[in-house]
Amino acid sequence: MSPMSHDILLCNPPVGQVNYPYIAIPLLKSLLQRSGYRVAVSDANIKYFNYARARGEGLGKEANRLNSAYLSSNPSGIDPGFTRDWVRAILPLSSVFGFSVVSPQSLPWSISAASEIKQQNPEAMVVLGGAFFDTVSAHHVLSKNSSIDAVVFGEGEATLLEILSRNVQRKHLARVQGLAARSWDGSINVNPKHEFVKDLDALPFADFSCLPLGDYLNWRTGLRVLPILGSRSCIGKCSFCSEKARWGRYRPRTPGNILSEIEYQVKKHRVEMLRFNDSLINGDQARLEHLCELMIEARLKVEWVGNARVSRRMSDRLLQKMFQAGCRVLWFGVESGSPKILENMKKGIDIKEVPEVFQRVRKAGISVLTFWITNFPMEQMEDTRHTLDFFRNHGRHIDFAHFSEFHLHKQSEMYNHPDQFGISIQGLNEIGNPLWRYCPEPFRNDEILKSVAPMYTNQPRLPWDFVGMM
Ligand code: B12
Ligand code: SF4
Repeated sequence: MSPMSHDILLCNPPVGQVNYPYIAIPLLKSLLQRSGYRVAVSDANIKYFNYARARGEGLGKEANRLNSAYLSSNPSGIDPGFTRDWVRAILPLSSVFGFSVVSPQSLPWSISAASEIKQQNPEAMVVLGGAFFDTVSAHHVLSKNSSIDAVVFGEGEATLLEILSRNVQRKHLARVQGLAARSWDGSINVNPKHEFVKDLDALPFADFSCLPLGDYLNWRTGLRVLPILGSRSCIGKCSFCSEKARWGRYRPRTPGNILSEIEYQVKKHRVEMLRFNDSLINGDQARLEHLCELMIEARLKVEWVGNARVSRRMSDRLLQKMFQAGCRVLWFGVESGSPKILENMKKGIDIKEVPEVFQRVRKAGISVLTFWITNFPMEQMEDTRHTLDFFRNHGRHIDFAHFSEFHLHKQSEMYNHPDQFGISIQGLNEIGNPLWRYCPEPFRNDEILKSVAPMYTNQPRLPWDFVGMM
């Protein structure tokens, strides 16, 4: 066991989102603590945001713009002085350091902080984990960075517990499932995935007390928001998405267990708004209805936002209960108005049914926010015309439309069978993400959709807080 004051220090790297906290570290921290480990946490994301803010920018009405600027800033441009000071401050706390890498933006800083840690304490152990990693990127990042000792891919709970229990003898790391690690001869072992947690109810509730909640933008501006996770994975099988590969089969928590966590977080942090980060909250509509009934009975004064799948099976009765239980916003991934593109995406929704569902959601008092994918492979002008027609005819049932350009995700069906989807893969970039190109070239609709489609929606009526809570 380490002579330091903590068995591990977990860190949220910059550049993440600063509207409200991310849930992974609070979840992992409470799990490790329940098993008797002493866990320190450092939110370098918020620390750097405060540091950058102190050097110039203001808050107030500018908050959302500021967050976007922060998100898109160049991560490798993070002041090395900040990193050095941060490492100096955390080094005395532990000899094991875990970074939660959500996306490519937060990887470069995590690597440079790891190398700073190793320079100051060559005996320290650095582990990366998080949504960004799969077996390929885990291997890639390890092989290119000697200051990283191990990379966890997939669900983190069981693997992290094993790492800590075996840390006394590092050579045993090579046998931990869900982990890529260097073995004694310097070669890299990528072990099989760890089994998924069977019963999510058995996990402890996320412990947010380790984060500086008051520093998050929504909290500063008066809205106490926390994320919650009621399920893992999805019932859909969209060809561009990696959720199933990451999380296995759809695993919901029981409504009673979710309610207990909501009551706990509301009491502990006086939370006013919850963001369900599930891939979808209506994967099991009977469970959702039961959860709403429990929330109504408990008379909780909390509102909530979630992602949902367009489904005609969401009855008016269910929607009314959701509103009564505090649901104010639903995000729907529609992605395209073209039946052909939706079929390529294997989205499993009939575009003709979408307006009726949206109308009923809004009638129940819930705002309809939508995700759309632009520049999708095989897109032709005619497909974009379908999407614009959809907005022209039905945009009044939409409160906000968010457009993001197509990205090829590893582990998705499109990555596994590129030739079937109009793309070809050239190799991997420096962080282990695919280098790919369109084949054939699609009709690029990013600009036209972004500039024209929102004109037909109710967008201006939406407060900016909701937009920030994607
Ligand atoms: C909510 C969400 C967001 C919110 C986050 C807001 C918030 N404060 O919570 C917002 C809108 C800001 C967001 C933004 C983005 N997101 Co997002 N997001 C999600 C979503 C839907 C849920 C995240 C979540 O709460 N997951 C639950 C936690 C518990 O899962 P987790 O982080 O993976 O943690 C587990 C393991 O990874 C591991 N683990 C995590 N940290 C660590 C650390 C250590 C040391 C160890 C050992 C293990 C470990 O253990 C955890 C428990 O099992 C996921 C999809 C999903 N279902 O996960 C996408 C997802 C994470 N996002 C994704 C992307 C691409 C993005 C963006 C880049 C989008 C964009 N183009 O701008 C940005 C990046 C933002 C940033 N730089 O941080 C991708 C990442 C894919 C990838 N391979 O990189 C995902 C997986 C969606 C997808 N399938 O495409 N996102
Ligand atoms: S895109 Fe959304 S609905 Fe489709 S599989 Fe992924 S999480 Fe599920």
